[in-house]
Amino acid sequence: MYWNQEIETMPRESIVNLQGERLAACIRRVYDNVKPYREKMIAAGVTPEDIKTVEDLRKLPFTYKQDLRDNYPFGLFATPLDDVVRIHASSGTTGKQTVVGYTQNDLNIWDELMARTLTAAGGSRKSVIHVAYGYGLFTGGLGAHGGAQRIGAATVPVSVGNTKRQIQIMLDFGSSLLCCTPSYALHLAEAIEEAGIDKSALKLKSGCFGAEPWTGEMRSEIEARLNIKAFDIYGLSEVMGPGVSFECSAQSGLHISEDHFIAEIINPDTGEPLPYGESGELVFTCITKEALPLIRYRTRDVSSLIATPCACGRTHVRMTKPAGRTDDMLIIRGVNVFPSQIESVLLNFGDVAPHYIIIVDRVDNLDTLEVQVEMSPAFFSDEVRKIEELESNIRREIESVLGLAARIRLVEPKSIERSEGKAKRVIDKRKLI
Ligand code: DLL
Repeated sequence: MYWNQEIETMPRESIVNLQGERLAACIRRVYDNVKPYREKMIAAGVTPEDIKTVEDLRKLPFTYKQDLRDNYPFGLFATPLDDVVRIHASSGTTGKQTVVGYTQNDLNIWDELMARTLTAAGGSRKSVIHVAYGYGLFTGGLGAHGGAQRIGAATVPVSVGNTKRQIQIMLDFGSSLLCCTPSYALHLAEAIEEAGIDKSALKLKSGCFGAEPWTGEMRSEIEARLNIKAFDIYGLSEVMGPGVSFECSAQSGLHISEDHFIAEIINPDTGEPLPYGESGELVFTCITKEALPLIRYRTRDVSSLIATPCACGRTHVRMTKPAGRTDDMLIIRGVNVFPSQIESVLLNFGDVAPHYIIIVDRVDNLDTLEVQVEMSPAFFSDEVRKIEELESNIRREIESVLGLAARIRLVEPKSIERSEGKAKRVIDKRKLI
């Protein structure tokens, strides 16, 4: 099912032409209205007249999170504040928060893109959409909310927390489509099982899960335990919020709404654009945003682009599930590791639960890796021998997949803290040294 068939299945040539036109107009606007951009373009020796097609994009300088910080709070806005009707912000772990703004037209487009996302995940005016992303400065809650209302679904703005009440609402209101982080979806599944609720009493059919990396193994776990189809949804506040890209029924990559964004993959070290299929850093250019049109924004997310036709009939390019952020990539004894690779290994062992933390430290100048993972309640045992055997099997598998020795500690069910929003899975003690 499409929300906007004409646009979502547009021939590629028409998409590229439309992108070129919109890009040229956007660069003109940015040049005229945003001083820091004008200065950057002048320094790079580019004028708005040089930008006519998508190919010209690479002449333009990149924008970094630091640019938003340097121009805090509204210095990169391309419209006066009078035209801004909504402001969001992302806290970030370090430094100043990143502030983003929307005009009414920006919000209309955001709703449209979230409407595409939710429709692709089976949502319609018949759905009861349970929005358990946080409402507030975080874009998750209000972003999903706008799209849910746009498609005419009964929208339930539950926000995060109070898991018992969430489950009661699901049962009483007949929630059919769940929006939350994948880690919270699992937490909900666990709480439903613990409360002994008969799952056939739930009307849930699908979910749109994102805001943090999650693996295919995690998807299978969520699908089995909630008896739903789980769709990936990606986005970032700087570019818009949730709905920059979304999965369709084919579930093989996330379609990027290319009528509003141009995506590139670059080599993060050299800045060189990479061809379709190669993995690198995702870079987005917003071509229709009025309040905050970021140009060649370095997301730090690692992915690749797929341009081959999709079974669902959509023509917009797909990105592969983001493996993580370049700044989340751990370098342990010289080996590059994404937490998601560890998650994949763990979840292939039936006897552990999908709750884990990764602890990296440095002892006597040597990096150490410890993975703590919960035993599944069924496996949970006092038999030391059984536990040691499973620990060494996991250790062997991590070593063969990642080429890294790790200490594995099986911990009791429910001993690792559950998350309601973005899960924190890595403790890197080396950063404190
Ligand atoms: O997380 C927007 C969002 C809300 C997306 C709800 C999806 C659902 P930020 O807080 O600005 O915005 O964080 C953006 O989260 O650069 C990625 O690193 C990560 N991220 C978001 N979606 C995914 C995903 C929202 N599906 C940052 N898979 C991004 C992996 C994701 N990482």
